Amino acid sequence: MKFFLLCALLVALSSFAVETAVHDGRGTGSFGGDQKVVEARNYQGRSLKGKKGKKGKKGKKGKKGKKGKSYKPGSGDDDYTPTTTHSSKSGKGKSESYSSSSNSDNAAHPDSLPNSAYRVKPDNGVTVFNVDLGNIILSNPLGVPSPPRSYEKYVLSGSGPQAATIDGIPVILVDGYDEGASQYRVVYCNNLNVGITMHQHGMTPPNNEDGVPMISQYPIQPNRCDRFSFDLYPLNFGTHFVHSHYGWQHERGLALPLIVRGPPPVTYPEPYQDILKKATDHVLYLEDFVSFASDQPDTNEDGFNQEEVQDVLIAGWEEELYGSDGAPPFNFSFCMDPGTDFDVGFRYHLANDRQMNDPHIMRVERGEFVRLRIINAAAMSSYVVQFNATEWGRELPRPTLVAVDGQFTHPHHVDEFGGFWIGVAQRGDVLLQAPQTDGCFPIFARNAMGPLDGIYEEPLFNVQLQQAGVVMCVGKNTKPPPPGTFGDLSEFGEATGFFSELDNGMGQEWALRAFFPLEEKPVDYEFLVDLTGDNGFQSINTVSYKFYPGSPRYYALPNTTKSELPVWYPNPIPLEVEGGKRACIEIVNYNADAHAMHLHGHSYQVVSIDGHPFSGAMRDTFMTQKGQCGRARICWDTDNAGVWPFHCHMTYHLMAGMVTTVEYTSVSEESIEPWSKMGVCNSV
Ligand SMILES: [Cu+2]
Repeated sequence: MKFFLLCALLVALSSFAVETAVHDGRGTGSFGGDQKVVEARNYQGRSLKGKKGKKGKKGKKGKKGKKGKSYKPGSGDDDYTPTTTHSSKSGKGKSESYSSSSNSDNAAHPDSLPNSAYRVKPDNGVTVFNVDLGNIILSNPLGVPSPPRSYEKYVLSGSGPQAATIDGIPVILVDGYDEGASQYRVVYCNNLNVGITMHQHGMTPPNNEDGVPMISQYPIQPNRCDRFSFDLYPLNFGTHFVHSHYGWQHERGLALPLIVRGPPPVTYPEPYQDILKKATDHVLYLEDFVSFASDQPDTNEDGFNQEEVQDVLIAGWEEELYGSDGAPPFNFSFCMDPGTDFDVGFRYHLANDRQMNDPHIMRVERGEFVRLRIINAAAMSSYVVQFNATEWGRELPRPTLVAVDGQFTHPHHVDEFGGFWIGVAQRGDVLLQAPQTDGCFPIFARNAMGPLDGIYEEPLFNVQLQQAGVVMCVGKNTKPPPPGTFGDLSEFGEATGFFSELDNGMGQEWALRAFFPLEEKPVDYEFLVDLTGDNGFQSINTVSYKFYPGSPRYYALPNTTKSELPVWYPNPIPLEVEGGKRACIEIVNYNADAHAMHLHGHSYQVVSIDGHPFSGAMRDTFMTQKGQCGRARICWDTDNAGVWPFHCHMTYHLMAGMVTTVEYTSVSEESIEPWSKMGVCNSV
């Protein structure tokens, strides 16, 4: 497979040549039906005022923020000129701070526009997203222990045919067509003072469009732009997201929804097929923000020191496993019991960039059908999304899940497990019909957490803080509730329980059935992937492999000491495959924690849990059970050549080295060696 040099394309952006040679026509099932061609509307991003970073409390790693700056084309490096300029000034000429307390009515947001206002024209236009450092003001809904404070958070603002605003947040919105005519075409411009990469999570692009630093590309350098373009197929229609795969940037907000619209499958059961055609798209976008080690809530109070949180976790893990006498390291053949907590907590949970005490107001008409596209962009948190309106519409009485991770499932009523459970990096599309009477109804996303004793009695784990959500207001003139109305969760005082329990997310996983399962086919590759804890903290098959710029940069084999290696080094234990085969992985979790196992560049099917086969959902991210060597088996077709990470998507586990790669043998060592790309970039 030919790897062309992404960086070299910087000088050829205007020609916008597209290489798609590695892609076969792919896709499952038959799609058809209404293909509304909607027209383009310019995205008006919320302008964020760039802010000078403040010093961290402990006086280190205080980062100098960049001014929210305009992208300046014509520096001689890039031929491409953005169609609009990202500015730190709002349309009213007044600098806006990223405050969640200033617009509870959302009057300033275009999110209450009807669906037809999102206009996408399938033309040759280019979409540009600028990446800047902004700030967000967050408050504690309980008023304790601190007043509202400002944090640095990355922000993306876009313009062009594939940029839109839905429910108050910027979104990449692409119209897909079953004839294969649609393309993803987005340029990212890096206005930060560090490199970035952008991974289109859930997509199946050629390998060199995958956005993983030093594996599929050299990072986009400061003041440089990079173009991503690839064909979209019916299996790409659905709800996805884009996020940085570089360092801790995703956790700091460098991510946004990616929606590929497409007609529902012609065989999808009624009334859902018909409802899918007429439903309005809405987005529930979940994030956790400002992490701390859960047994030491003081870590990272200022939100700047993810490395410090990581160090605390590693120290705790080593003490637990090595013992004070320096006993031998963790033996991965030991199956740990399920953990009773999670190792990283978060001060804030956000839905559509807002807190529950001042939520986004999602406006709908009486009886309107809504396709709620739920995206869990959190770093470490899983949620259960609860639909608490007592009176849903008459034609569709219960919120119904129709897709996970962008792939259709058979319809599933989400109240069966007390709501829709969504693990880290997963997505879900829920159909619902607004009530027939005016009123406002909260939709809560509650952090999946354990019993409210011990550590959960800490103020930071108060159940009211461990939630985010939106409020759906029915009727044009319905006055939204005042801020604070839904900060009180007293009627939901109980903890949800962990995702991986059988009554919760794991039960839901068992209940889901792929609408387009894998075809029956003999299995060519059987891999065993043990999720282990050697080498300090989190590994796969006892090896900790890290992405650039992970620090310290090393991989460690069993019985070796940690050693510094160059910034990029081949994975010592890749899962090697040839193209055109069926591959399966048996995942065995030795850890006390659950893990969100994500495969790049493919969708896989969950085909058994704990040895019990079933025709589970097609996914790209699966939440394992906690501990006790819980097993799950996933299978996929090797139809997209390249080097594709398979890793835990929980940021701290990923950064610790719970990563491996699926590598096609058709890809030579030399062609994946990224140093040559670096040379090209340095000369640009
Ligand atoms: Cu994990």
